[in-house]
Amino acid sequence: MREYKLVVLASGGVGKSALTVQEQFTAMRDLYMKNGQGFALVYSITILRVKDTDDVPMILVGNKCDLEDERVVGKEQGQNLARQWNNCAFLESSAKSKINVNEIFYDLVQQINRKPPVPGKTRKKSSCQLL
Ligand SMILES: Nc1nc2c(ncn2[C@@H]2O[C@H](COP(=O)(O)OP(=O)(O)O)[C@@H](O)[C@H]2O)c(=O)[nH]1
Ligand SMILES: [Mg+2]
Repeated sequence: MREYKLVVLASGGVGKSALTVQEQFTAMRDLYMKNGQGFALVYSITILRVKDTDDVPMILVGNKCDLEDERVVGKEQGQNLARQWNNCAFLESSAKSKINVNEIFYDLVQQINRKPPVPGKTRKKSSCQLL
């Protein structure tokens, strides 16, 4: 089975732990961001950063979508931002209500699979680094 290195980036309190510590992802929490192949950028109301290339598997995630009453960032704002980022994927999620949690990681894995393999690269353990 192919293994994937996924990185979840977000400010504290946005929901990195809640999104990733859902049984099947607990084993993915240990390695380094520099080894990441796919990046989930999760925001609540935060500033976002990208790598210095437009060819990185990436998904923009608006978490806590169960808190509709407390919404500050509109879904369209998230979609527009994703569009500006070279049309990167976008999802709103809720770790609490289990909405689109698996989909974040499935989408990233699909994006990685669509990329041609890099010659000479060996694959090691899968991982998910929380920053
Ligand atoms: N309502 C709601 N709360 C969430 C959600 N995701 C995380 N939280 C809560 O937000 C707080 C911070 O989550 P945590 O995963 O620790 O954030 P981290 O600092 O990014 O790892 C905790 O109290 C979580 O229970 C969500 O989707 N909906
Ligand atoms: Mg955490």
